[in-house]
Amino acid sequence: MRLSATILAQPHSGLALPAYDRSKITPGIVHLGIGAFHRAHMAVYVDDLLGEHSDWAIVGASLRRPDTKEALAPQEGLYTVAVRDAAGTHPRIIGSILDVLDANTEREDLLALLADPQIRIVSLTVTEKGYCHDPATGELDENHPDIVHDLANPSAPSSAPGMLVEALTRRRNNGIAPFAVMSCDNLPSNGATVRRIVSRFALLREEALGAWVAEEVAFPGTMVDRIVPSTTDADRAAVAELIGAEDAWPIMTEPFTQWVIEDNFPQGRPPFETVGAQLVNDVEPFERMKLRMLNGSHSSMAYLGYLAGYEYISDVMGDDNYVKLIHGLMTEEVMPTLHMEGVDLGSYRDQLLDRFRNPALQHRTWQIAMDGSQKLPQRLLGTIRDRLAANQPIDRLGLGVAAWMRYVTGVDEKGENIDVRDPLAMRMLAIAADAGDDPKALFTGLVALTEIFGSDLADNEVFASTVTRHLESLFDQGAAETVAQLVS
Ligand code: CS2
Repeated sequence: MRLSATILAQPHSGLALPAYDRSKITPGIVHLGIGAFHRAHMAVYVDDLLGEHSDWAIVGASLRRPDTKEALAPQEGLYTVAVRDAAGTHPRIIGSILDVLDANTEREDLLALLADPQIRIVSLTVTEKGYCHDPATGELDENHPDIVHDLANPSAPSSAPGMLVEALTRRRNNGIAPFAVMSCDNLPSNGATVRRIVSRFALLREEALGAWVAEEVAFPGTMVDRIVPSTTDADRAAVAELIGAEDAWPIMTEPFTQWVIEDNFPQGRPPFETVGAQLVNDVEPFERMKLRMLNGSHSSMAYLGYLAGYEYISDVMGDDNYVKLIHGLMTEEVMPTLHMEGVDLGSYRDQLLDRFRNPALQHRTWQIAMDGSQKLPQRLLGTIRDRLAANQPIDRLGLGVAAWMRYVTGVDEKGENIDVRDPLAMRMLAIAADAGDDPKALFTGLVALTEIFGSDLADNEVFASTVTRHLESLFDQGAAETVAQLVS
């Protein structure tokens, strides 16, 4: 039996329907990129709000694949969020997503909805690469194939910037106030970055449009945090058992959740603060803290852990040397670069280590290792730059970068292939093939990718010598031994 309102309404059902009347809520938010993260994060906050505090529901859209629509449509948009920790798995049914549109086959419906005055917020989780930007500078990549396509076909866009600008244009032409564009992706200064990318795209379409977007559209920044591993068939089976119905795509996550939002919504917003979100004037210190502490540790553990044969982050945390490395990375190298008022960074770090230890979460190192070219700048390289400028050592941060370089060669320590998923994978594999087994040549080849490293790091001697030294050790001794030596 498939998950549905009818199934949940039956007396034997162990689970409750959402506590509000779904027929009385209407969409106020369109979310682009309706993947697992959104369904574990913002959609849950909105679900908490519906009924008593707000009637703003969500219509989701997927820009790339129809799979979320295919999973949720037969379930009337209902799905399970299963919270996992050592104490067990706790399912809950979420009803805040009213519909899902597939941008490829329903583009006009999606554009019409985006242009509708009832939509006052458009939120996004399209992943780092979905912004079609240069990760090192945060500027629109004007040569990106999707951007080239969307500039040539502005009314049939396929990229997120193209979709937003076409919708905003239709609103402008019809005298409808713009929606607020809220990025919920792990980009540095995500509000300002998306403003830059979207206004540039608009300007390339038409100069006056670019100025209007830059002046009239609000781009509130956010810091989002919840760990969400990809769902497996075993998860589907476990959830079916718990809820007594088949859910084609339940979402597995941890108990922790955090959302910090810049309060900049000229057309209004639901009272997110009543359900635990923090509304602030300046979100950037929170974003920087989270990207450098959590995501910087995550990426370091992903590459070093994968190379040592650890499948899950909780396995990595079972190795005391790795725990010492990550503790040291945060305490010695990241925390001194952060300036947070009213946040105890030591407790934040300890809480992160506990979250990484969650034995029930099964978060794959391989999943986090994906798209490193888009992630490294904000997770490790910004911290490295700050430390180099202050003449401070970058031993542990440099090891994370070296492990990424070792990983993108596409061959593991046993000589087996690594499935490297990254928009730059082909170029990186070619660089690795040219470098052969020479770590210096590998460093020189990869550091020349300016969209990742900018143009300053290649010539920095401390950076070059630290990363190359670690890279030599990774090739000679392997990741586990390299980590053991660094922490001893
Ligand atoms: C992870 C993040 O996959 C990754 O790159 O580092 O998705 C991480 O789990 C989230 O940012 C946690 O909020």
